[in-house]
Parts: sequence; structure tokens; C-alpha cells
Amino acid sequence: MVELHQPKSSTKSFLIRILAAVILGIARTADARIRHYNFDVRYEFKFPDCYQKLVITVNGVSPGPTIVAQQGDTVVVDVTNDLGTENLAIHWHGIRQRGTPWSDGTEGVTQCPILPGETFTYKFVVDRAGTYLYHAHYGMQREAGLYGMIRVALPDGVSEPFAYDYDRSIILNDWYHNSTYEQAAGLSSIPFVWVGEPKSLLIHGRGRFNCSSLGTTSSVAGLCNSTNPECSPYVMTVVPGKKYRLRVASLTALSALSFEIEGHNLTVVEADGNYVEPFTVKNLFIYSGETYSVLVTANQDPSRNYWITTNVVSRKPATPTGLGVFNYYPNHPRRRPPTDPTSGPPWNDTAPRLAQSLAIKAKQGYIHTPPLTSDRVIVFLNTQNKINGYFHWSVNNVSFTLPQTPYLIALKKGLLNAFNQTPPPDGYDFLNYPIFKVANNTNATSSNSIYKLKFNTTIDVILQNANSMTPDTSETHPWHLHGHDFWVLGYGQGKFDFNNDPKKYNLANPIMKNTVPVHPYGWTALRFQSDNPGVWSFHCHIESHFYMGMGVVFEEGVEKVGELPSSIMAKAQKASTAREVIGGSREG
Ligand SMILES: *[C@@H]1O[C@H](CO)[C@@H](O)[C@H](O)[C@H]1NC(C)=O
Ligand SMILES: *[C@@H]1O[C@H](CO)[C@@H](O)[C@H](O)[C@H]1NC(C)=O
Ligand SMILES: *[C@@H]1O[C@H](CO)[C@@H](O)[C@H](O)[C@H]1NC(C)=O
Ligand SMILES: *[C@@H]1O[C@H](CO)[C@@H](O)[C@H](O)[C@H]1NC(C)=O
Ligand SMILES: *[C@@H]1O[C@H](CO)[C@@H](O)[C@H](O)[C@H]1NC(C)=O
Ligand SMILES: *[C@@H]1O[C@H](CO)[C@@H](O)[C@H](O)[C@H]1NC(C)=O
Ligand SMILES: *[C@@H]1O[C@H](CO)[C@@H](O)[C@H](O)[C@H]1NC(C)=O
Ligand SMILES: *[C@@H]1O[C@H](CO)[C@@H](O)[C@H](O)[C@H]1NC(C)=O
Ligand SMILES: *[C@@H]1O[C@H](CO)[C@@H](O)[C@H](O)[C@H]1NC(C)=O
Ligand SMILES: [Cu+2]
Repeated sequence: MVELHQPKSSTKSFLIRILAAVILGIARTADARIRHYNFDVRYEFKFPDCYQKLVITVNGVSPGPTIVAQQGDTVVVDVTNDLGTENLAIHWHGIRQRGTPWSDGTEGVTQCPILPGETFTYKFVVDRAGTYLYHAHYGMQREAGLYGMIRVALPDGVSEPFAYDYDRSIILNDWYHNSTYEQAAGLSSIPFVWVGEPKSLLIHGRGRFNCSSLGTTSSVAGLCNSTNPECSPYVMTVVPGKKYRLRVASLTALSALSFEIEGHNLTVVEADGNYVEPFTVKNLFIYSGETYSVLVTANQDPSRNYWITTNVVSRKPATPTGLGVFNYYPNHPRRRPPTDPTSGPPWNDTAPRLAQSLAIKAKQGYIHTPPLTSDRVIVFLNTQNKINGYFHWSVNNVSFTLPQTPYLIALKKGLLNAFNQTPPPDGYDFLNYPIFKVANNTNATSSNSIYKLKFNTTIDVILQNANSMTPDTSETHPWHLHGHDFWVLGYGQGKFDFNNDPKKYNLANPIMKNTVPVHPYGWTALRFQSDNPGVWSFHCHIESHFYMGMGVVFEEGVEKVGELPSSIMAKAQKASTAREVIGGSREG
């Protein structure tokens, strides 16, 4: 195959290239492999930040093993729930699941949970090279440590539009010491107990909590042990002069982060699996659910090490800087950099974060232009509310709750009683809603109703931010769409202007992403094609916000979805279905 890439005659080169592309295309299909993984998911005592906690591991580790595949491969993951007393579901974040909507891993939306002791098989095609993630999508389980990376390589003979010597990956996270159960209980209590700021920031599963701050008792008992090797800092060893592609992802529960490698610039080349027109930053702002590739060259004084740091932005930080070591070979990996680590940019300065969002454009030569007009515009105003005295987040005054029966099953089987059939509102009275004022619309409604989209139409979504119930507070919310990439048409400050802002949309080279921030007191405009039959969640990727109702669900072309695998149905349902099949009253 490789010889075909070097046409002998330049006059014929064009035709040969086309021929080569065709043959390679066929070869690729023929070469597509099955990548089989077994995931054993269980609780284990770990010390990610030196403090002992029950952590959900995959095959003994957190972050879990990286799934490595090539474009066009089929990934098969047999997930065994060994959590003992807890349900489970795993979402493959950024994988569009075309033709396999039941493998999206969103409990309550596309499947029933995997029960303790069960093994569930996820099977899907990775149809595009790039950097993706996986993580738990049941309750607030992701926060307990079930997350990892998916790296999809280009087909043989195709290369990236940028050069590098080595490929490295890290996932950033924030870390709590309370269990997800304590947090969930606090969030759904009167009085409300907020989860608070994280205890530490992890760089690829490693952080450092100050054990001394707990007094001596816990150290003596070994519950907080600063010499535990599990919490020694993450080290990235580099060879002087070499260029690295660093895939950086964030799966924080709460925090927006600034990521830096001391003294080194970062050139952004990929975002959520899409090529970016390269631009250079000193610090990369990254929100939960996003992935980036940055290029970094080890071109500084090689006689020392440098800090890798993460810092909280957008919320007033109460968490120490996350630390790793950028280790120039042959310095000792544990050699402390001679400088003090940065505490990051001012947490409350939105301008550079908005500027970075605006700087992310699709790379020339890799632009998928969006349809120039849309068929439907949905405005999502996010507000904080109270419902019967409980704190919630709402979208257009509706706080999302999951139904008992997953939507995909309910819709395919015509179970009209499974969820509220009244569609939620397409907008809000944005002219009259005071986005800069403390939210006073107490008593929103809770609902599990969904947005039904006409199949294969162009949908615009305007995310509108507002003040929460706390004075002078508007948070950054990273919104993640399942089943799709969307075009990012624009960002703005203040209230979206229906008459003028659409004229400023970037229709020439918008980046496509699956996760995007809506900045404080700002708006973000997205466009996507409802061309993937299934039921797809669209929600804030902050774990506690989603838990408190900050999300919606889209249905599109569900009638085109093939027969559902019985594995996505609950044991009880399976049993009753089996009984009915025996009785001849329902198809399997
Ligand atoms: C969690 O831990 C903190 C101590 O760091 C505590 O103040 C908070 O109330 C706890 N509870 C919940 C439900 O988050
Ligand atoms: C750790 O906590 C102790 C006790 O509160 C304090 O004296 C010390 O300065 C802290 N260390 C760091 C690195 O913050
Ligand atoms: C702390 O961890 C070190 C290294 O694993 C171990 O040798 C030591 O016994 C631990 N200390 C306590 C109090 O458990
Ligand atoms: C980083 O980029 C800035 C702005 O382009 C430039 O001034 C600076 O010299 C660069 N630093 C390094 C270490 O390359
Ligand atoms: C950030 O907060 C500080 C006080 O903590 C204030 O002095 C500063 O003006 C604020 N900056 C912005 C951009 O709001
Ligand atoms: C909100 O609900 C609470 C409790 O259900 C009720 O007491 C209160 O009057 C309601 N407030 C408004 C503004 O409807
Ligand atoms: C609540 O908001 C409405 C506008 O939506 C406004 O008319 C009213 O004065 C506000 N009430 C309070 C107590 O702020
Ligand atoms: C939100 O819903 C509640 C309860 O149905 C209602 O009282 C309130 O007026 C609604 N607020 C807005 C801004 O539509
Ligand atoms: C969606 O519509 C476009 C243009 O109208 C068409 O090319 C495409 O095949 C359609 N896709 C599906 C999945 O029906
Ligand atoms: Cu949010």
C-alpha cells in the first residue's frame, strides 16, 4: 500500500492519488480491527492525593487503562460490575455512536444500569481519529475515580497536519474526600449542603493533600500518608530538543482549570477530536469534558526540571495548585524545580477565557462548513432555583430528572407512561429575564420531558447564562452533547441579542466540539444536524450541576434505530420480557 503513495509520474499523479485513496479506503475497511477490552470495575482503597479514599478502579487503576484504537476499528468493552452494592454505566465521551445508540452508556437515557455482578458489553465503532474519554455515567460515580482516555489513531499512511516526536496523554481532575453518597445526600437535603471546593487537584490521578493539616491522628493511623508512592507527583520526562504532542483532558467534578508548563508555550492543535488552526498560549484553560492536543518543545535550559501546574479559575479557589514535574532527561525525575509554582491567572478574570474560546477555529483544509441557516432555534436559559425548598439548576425553568425506564427503551417500545410527554419550552422570555440579578424565580418545575427533534434538520442552541441565587455570581458551565459534534458559532457577553448576534456568527471556520463552556453572564451559540438516530443527553458536565437538574435530552429519528439489544434492559425487565415472549405477547 505504501508504494502507492509515491506516484512515478507527476502527470498521472492526480489519478493515481485517487486510485490510491480508493484502494486504501477498501484496505482500511478490510483492516478494521476489533479492539477487545475487559474492564473489571471495583472499589479499592487508594491514596490519590495521599489521603485514603475508596476509589472506583478499572483493572486496579484510576485513571483506568487507555483505550487505543485506529480509525474505523470496532471497540468492544466487556464491563464487569464488581462494585458489590452499586449500579454502573460507562459513557464513551466524544464517540458519536452512529448506529449503536444503545452503547452510549448513559444510564436512564440509553440503558438500564449494569447491576452488581453483571457483565455488560459495549460495542461501537471509533469512526474518527482523535482524543476522547470514558467515564462513569451513573449518579455521581465519575467523581469516585472511574475515568480514562480513548486515543484513536489515523489510518495507516495518513498523517496528522502537524509534526511531533512523541505522543503523551494526561487527564486532569479535582478530588474530594467525602464520598459521592455524602455529596449526593448533601445536595438533596434541606438544609442544602454544598459539596464545597475540592481538596486537591490531580494530574493523571496524582495530587498532594497536606496531611499535616489534619493533625497527627490520621497520619499515625496511616489514613493520610505523604510518603505513599501513589501520591508522588506525575512526572513527564522529556528529551531536550524534542517536540511532544500532549493530549490534555479534563474530567473535573466542579473546577474550570488553567494548565501550564512553566517556561514553555503550548500550541493548540486539536480540540475534542477536531483539528484546530494552531495558536499558542502560555496557559490553557480547560473545562470538564474537553480534550485538547497541544504541542510543546523541550527547548529550555535542560539542566533543571519545570513545574506542570493546574489551578482553579472561575470559582474563588480554595484548593492548592495541582503539581507535576516536566522532567528534562537526564535530571532526576524527583528533582524539585528551583522556582515556586505559579498560582495561575486571576480566577475572576473572564476576558482571557473568553478570548481563548474565540481563538479556537477549525484548521484550514479540515473545515466542515455548517449549514448557513437553521430549522429550529432553542434557547436554554440556565438558572438556579428552588423546588419545594430544595436547590436545583434549571433550563428554561425546568429542572431535569431521569425517568425509571431509559428513554431509548420507552420510545422504541412506545411506553408513553414512562416519561412526561409534554415537551419542555423552546425558549424563555429573554427580553424580560434579568440575567444580572440574583435569581428570584423560586419554584421551577422538575420534569423528565424531552426535546423531540425533526430528523436530519439543523438545530441551533443558544446557551444563556445568568446570575445564580448568590449575589454577583455567574458560573462557567461546560455543556456536553452526546451523539454529536456541534459547530461553535459564537460566544458573547450579556444577554443574547436575537436580531444582531446571529449576524456575527462564524460560519466560515467554526470549530466542531462536543463540549463547550458558557462563560459567566454570557451566551454561547451552537449548531448541529439531528442526523444520528437515538436519544442523546445534553448537559452541564459539572457533576453536581447535572445531579441538580442542569441538562436536557434530545430525541431524533428514534424510529430509525434498529432492534435494541436486550442487554440494555434491566434484569427484571428482561425476566418479564422473557415471560411475555413465552406467553407470546411481546417481541424480544
Ligand atoms: C464534606 O466534607 C466537608 C469537609 O471538608 C464538610 O464541610 C462538608 O459539609 C461535607 N459534607 C458534604 C455533604 O459535602
Ligand atoms: C500543611 O499544614 C500545616 C498544618 O496546618 C501547616 O503548618 C503547613 O504550612 C502546611 N503545609 C503546606 C505546604 O501548606
Ligand atoms: C506510609 O507509606 C509508606 C510507603 O508506602 C509506608 O512504608 C508506611 O508504613 C506508611 N505509613 C503508615 C503510618 O501507614
Ligand atoms: C512564548 O510565546 C510568546 C508570545 O508569542 C513569546 O514572546 C515567547 O518568547 C515564547 N516563549 C517561549 C519559551 O517560546
Ligand atoms: C478580582 O477580584 C479582586 C479581589 O479579589 C478584584 O480586586 C479584581 O478587580 C477582580 N478582577 C476582576 C477582573 O473582576
Ligand atoms: C414555592 O413553594 C413553596 C413550597 O412549596 C411555597 O411555600 C411558596 O409559596 C412557593 N412560592 C412561590 C413564589 O410560588
Ligand atoms: C423578581 O424578578 C422579577 C422579574 O422577573 C421582578 O419583577 C421582581 O421585582 C423580582 N423580585 C425580587 C424580590 O427581586
Ligand atoms: C417557573 O415555574 C414556576 C412554577 O411553575 C412559576 O411559578 C414561575 O413563574 C416560572 N418562572 C418563569 C420565569 O417562567
Ligand atoms: C440529511 O440530509 C442531507 C441533505 O439534505 C443528506 O445529504 C443526508 O444524506 C441526510 N442524512 C441522513 C442520515 O438522512
Ligand atoms: Cu454547570
